[in-house]
Amino acid sequence: MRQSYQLPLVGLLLFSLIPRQQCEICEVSKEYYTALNPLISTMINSKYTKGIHAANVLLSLRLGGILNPNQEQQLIQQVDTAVENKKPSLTSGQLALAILALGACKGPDGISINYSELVKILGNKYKAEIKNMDHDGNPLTNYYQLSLDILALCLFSGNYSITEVIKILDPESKNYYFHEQFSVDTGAMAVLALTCVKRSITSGQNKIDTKYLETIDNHMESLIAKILSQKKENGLLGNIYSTGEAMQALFVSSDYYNKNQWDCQKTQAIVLTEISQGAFRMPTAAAQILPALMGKTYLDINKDSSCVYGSDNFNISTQEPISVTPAVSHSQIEVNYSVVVNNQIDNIMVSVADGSVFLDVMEKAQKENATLFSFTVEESSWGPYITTVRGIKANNNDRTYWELLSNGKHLSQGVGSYVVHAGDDLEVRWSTY
Ligand code: CBY
Repeated sequence: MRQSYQLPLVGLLLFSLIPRQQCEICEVSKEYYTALNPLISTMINSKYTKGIHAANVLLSLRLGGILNPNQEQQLIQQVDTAVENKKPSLTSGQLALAILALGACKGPDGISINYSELVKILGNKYKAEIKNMDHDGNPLTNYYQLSLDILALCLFSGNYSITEVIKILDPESKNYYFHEQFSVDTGAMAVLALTCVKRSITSGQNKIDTKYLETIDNHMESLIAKILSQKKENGLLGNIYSTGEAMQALFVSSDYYNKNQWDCQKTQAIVLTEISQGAFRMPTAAAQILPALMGKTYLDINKDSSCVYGSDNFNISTQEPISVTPAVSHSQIEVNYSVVVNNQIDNIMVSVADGSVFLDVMEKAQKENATLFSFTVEESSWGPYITTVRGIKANNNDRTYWELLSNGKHLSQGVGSYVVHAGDDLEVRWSTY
């Protein structure tokens, strides 16, 4: 008799002991998909000069099942050619992203991609990153890219050591921080990488590896707490550009926080408002937010599952292309521009057309005084990135860079996107992160 009512209890206990791998996903419902159209047209109409910068866009559009096979083929070709031509000069994270994009799903036969060769090269680039950490603990690039590397190596059966991953992705590492501020983008990517490693251990053949699970759990719990500590009153996680990847991290790790700690609907609502206000005009920004809004994560990447095409919910062909740059008017505005190196400040008042971006101001200043205001840029997937000012070069090994500020505040956009206002006090400052 006693046994019969104990049985359900035992069952309940056993059930609670089964390791859960819950996913708590909130996605935009299909009736509201039109709100996502600006993102999709931005991505489809984007003309990246360097093919490798299209990898993020390809990955995002494939995860969303948005392209038709023809559009997909064109983008694949672009990324594939860039990888083939540039293999040695790509950073580890660029190659990882290309592998994730090319192998996001199984397409109809066409270009055959030699994953195993690319994954092997990625393994070497990842090793070089770790080797560089012997000097002061700085990788060649950064932890965001290292996490992308681990994610790609994990999803595409590459070589990596679990003990090393645990050591590198320790939440206490300085590499999660810029200016003592936790980087939500970086933390989110690390959570996705750790989730993949955890899943591969639990589903894997090598039972010895299960001893690492506890440490991975601890890392994830701590990283999730750090991400949630950056939750803003309006629902953003970090800032508008880190929110998409943070949502993905929270989707796959609902075991590590309580339901009342995050209101996904609230986060989604602010993102949808920001889309309508044009915050995602950069194709990479659009690419990084879209998967989460469609309930997808980078862990849905599976080179053996068939791709989905041309979701009926999107009417791609009739989409209005949204203007990429805000209208520049004929009226002029005045701004103050300074270059700050240690305690030396050189400044100049410049006049630019209303609607100009930070880069226009820098160009104007350079034209007026090339000795003080010369600079160089490099094209990144987020637009132009300032590499040198007056010949002084940013250097990852000593964690230096040219920081952008407006009225003393750190900017959350790059020189090609930040639209300046009359009277702005703009600054590029030689900084250590
Ligand atoms: N991608 C990467 O390697 C970049 C990773 C990333 C964490 C990235 C943000 C996050 C993302 N989602 O892509 C990142 N930035 C890093 C690592 C860095 C550092 C780069 C050097 C290194 N160690 O590799 C560094 C130097 C700290 C950095 N970012 C600088 C800057 C400033 C650039 C100024 C310049 N010299 O041109 C700037 C403009 C901040 C400032 N005020 O100076 C900056 N970053 C910004 C604003 C951003 C956001 C871009 C948002 C936008 N709309 O343009 C960002 C999304 C991103 C790109 N940086 Co960094 C972060 C955010 O605000 N959420 C992998 C590769 C394969 O693509």
